[in-house]
Amino acid sequence: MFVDQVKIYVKGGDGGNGAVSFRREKYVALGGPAGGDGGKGANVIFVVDEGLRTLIDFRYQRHFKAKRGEHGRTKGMHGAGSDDMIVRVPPGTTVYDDDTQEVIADLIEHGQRAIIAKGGRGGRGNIRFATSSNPAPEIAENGEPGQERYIRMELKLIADVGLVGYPSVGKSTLLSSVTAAKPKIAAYHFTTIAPNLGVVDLGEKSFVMADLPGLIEGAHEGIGLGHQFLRHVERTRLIVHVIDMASTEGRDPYEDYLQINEELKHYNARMEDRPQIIVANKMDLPDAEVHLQAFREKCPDVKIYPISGVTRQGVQDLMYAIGDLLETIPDRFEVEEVAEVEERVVFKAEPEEIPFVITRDNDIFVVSGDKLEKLTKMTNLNSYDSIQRFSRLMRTMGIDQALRERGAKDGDTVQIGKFEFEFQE
Ligand SMILES: Nc1nc2c(ncn2[C@@H]2O[C@H](COP(=O)(O)OP(=O)(O)OP(=O)(O)O)[C@@H](O)[C@H]2O)c(=O)[nH]1
Ligand SMILES: [Mg+2]
Repeated sequence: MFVDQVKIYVKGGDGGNGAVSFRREKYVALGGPAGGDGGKGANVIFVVDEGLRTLIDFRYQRHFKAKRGEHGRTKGMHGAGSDDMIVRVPPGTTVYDDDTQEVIADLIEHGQRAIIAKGGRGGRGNIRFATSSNPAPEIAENGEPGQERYIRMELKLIADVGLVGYPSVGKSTLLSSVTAAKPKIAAYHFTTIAPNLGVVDLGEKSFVMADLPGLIEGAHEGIGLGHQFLRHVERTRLIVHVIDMASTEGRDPYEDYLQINEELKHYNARMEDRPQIIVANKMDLPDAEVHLQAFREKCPDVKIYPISGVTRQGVQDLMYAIGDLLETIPDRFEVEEVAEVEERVVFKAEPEEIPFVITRDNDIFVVSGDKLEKLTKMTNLNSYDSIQRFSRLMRTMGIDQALRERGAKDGDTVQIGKFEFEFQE
């Protein structure tokens, strides 16, 4: 099965920074702390939209960054949280973390949603840090950084449109002229032995088109490549019936047309009602126009799209006609296909945060770890009170003790993220 695949970057919004401020009221010499909390950063949320069929939009936009929260303000006012960033994805999209290859979400049903990158919480303002021993702290946290990661999205494509016709009428040529698919093309029968799929991008909308192995008389009984591929045709919403109007191999185009429809009907009576578009191909060749006239006289009520897959004459109009027609055809086969998707992991626990790891870079002790690095980002290292708090937290996390065990002495340099500290007993 053909799989559409993209790699993108997502980042939740950072939380807003908490504020440091103090009340200034008439007659109150030294007011208490009044810095509000920062607002919550927005999540990046994926939502299934049944109107989408491919991941093609993600080829153009590969970065999704949600908005950060507002900073806290004076007079105890909190910063506003930001609205989540909603990204629409087609049903059947599986989202993987590109580093760990773990499934983050399996998005199947319309309206189903999953948080793909969490926004950070707002930093606390200095009101929150007042204690009896320090009633007027100059401490405020920076906002928590939003979660960021590279993700891979996969979608098993289901063809909307099937190209059907005799061998060598130009089905693969047509597919290759309107999609990025690169099917084998050659002047002998059964060049295509398995369906090729491609995405036709019409800007506003897109659809998936499959090029199928050629059908011949008796296909419904298993002659030629027969049955197995008729099954694929059965699943497509629209049949595009390609006819060699130049009669390159000497067959009568009208007879071809009847024969193929006969095969489809014999295979499954319902196929007769399947919407069909008739394409007269190879119109660049000398006799094509004469054959087309004759064909039209035999079935005056049938709309025919004359094209050339080689010169691309008429091809664009045909694609727009297909796009328009698809909008009027219900998704009959989706339910059946979705049932084939086995795993349905919807939510997954957050990866566990490693508290910290100490490594040595010559004389420097390097302390790293998600939780710790987050903490440094949330600390305002220009404020004395904040640094005091930070070192207290390092002690509670057991970092001091661990450094000591690794041999750190008074005055040694300790590096955390971008910052360097001096180890003090
Ligand atoms: N002149 C001309 N030749 C074409 C056109 N379309 C296809 N051909 C030629 O017809 C031959 C068969 O083309 P394919 O695209 O492989 O035909 P197909 O229908 O996919 O054939 P199978 O896979 O065998 O069923 C190739 O030699 C193509 O170059 C066209 O519009 N004009
Ligand atoms: Mg082919």
